[in-house]
Amino acid sequence: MNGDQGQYTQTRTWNEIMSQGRVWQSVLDFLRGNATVGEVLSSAKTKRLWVFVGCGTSFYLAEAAALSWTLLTGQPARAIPASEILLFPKLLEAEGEGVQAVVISRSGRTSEAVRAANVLTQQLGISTIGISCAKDSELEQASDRCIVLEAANEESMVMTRSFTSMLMTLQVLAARQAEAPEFIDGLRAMSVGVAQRSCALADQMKTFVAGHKFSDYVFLGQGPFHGLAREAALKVMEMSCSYSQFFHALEFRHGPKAIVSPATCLTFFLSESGQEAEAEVLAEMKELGGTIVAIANRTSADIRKSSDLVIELEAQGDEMMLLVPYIVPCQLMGFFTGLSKGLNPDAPKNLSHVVILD
Ligand code: F1P
Repeated sequence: MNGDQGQYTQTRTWNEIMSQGRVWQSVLDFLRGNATVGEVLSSAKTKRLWVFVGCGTSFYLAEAAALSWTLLTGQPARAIPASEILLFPKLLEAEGEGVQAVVISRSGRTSEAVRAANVLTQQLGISTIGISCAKDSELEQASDRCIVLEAANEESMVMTRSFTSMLMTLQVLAARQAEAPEFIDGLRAMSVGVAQRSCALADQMKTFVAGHKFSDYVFLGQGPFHGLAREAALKVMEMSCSYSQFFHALEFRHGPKAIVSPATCLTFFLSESGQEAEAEVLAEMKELGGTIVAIANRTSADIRKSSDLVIELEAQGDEMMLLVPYIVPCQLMGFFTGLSKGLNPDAPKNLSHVVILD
């Protein structure tokens, strides 16, 4: 394919990105009738702390899931890379039986994730749920229970719909735990909306990428949106081999803003609760000469005036519902930027589908 833009719709990566709205609806149907979800929640009733674990994209998912968990259920939660459990098991030892662990892995075969699940269950005696997209995996064997989203599995190396679908699944668990069925109804309505809008969104991002040449990329988000900023930076790195960073939006003033120029693409994941403060940073970075992408549910006239590209979701309900759809424009940004550099999205440089260690 070699970056021939006319051929990109033939790539697996494109098809997986564009399938998301539809796949999310299948995932919601699957979860509604899934006995494991009920078992997981009733067995975890006495747990004080939820710990979400993963590697790479699955770790950034863990971060977004942990903060979503606390904001939706009010319960303490944290995220930790699988490697930390292997190198510093004492970090969790003190928590003991009060912990409910969730190990996330698309493939269910990543060595660090599988080994972490074994350490959690066997060495630390911590109850562990696996979340994966592949059936009959090593993760499934290593965990006490496993939720497998086959509809979201991928052939691509770069994780797109697996990220969004596994995040949505953990949000559904949180909503069930919080007895908030309206949140799950909102996710369904959002999924239908994204399925309808995905071609228009892709055209918008394709035009933006074609009209700019950037030296580096910055992704900014606060609270649960920070995990998205990390994942977006990874998507642009993986798919386009570009230099890409992430920060909490208000942290960007404290030093990192030194890099801002018109060749810096700054993407803001605007929250609803913190939008006023985040929008002030956005306007400041525009004044410093940066090129601004604003991803929001709804924006103000001021945000629109300071932004070079505005993507508005216009979803109804809790702002946690924005997490899953917010990442899609950045998956497309990575995809089109890679194509513009002549890269093949299905064969990203130096990457493999799974990281398996000896
Ligand atoms: C995680 C992961 C991806 C990365 C690469 C290799 O895999 O590290 O984040 O993009 O493709 O795998 P998994 O544990 O979720 O299968």
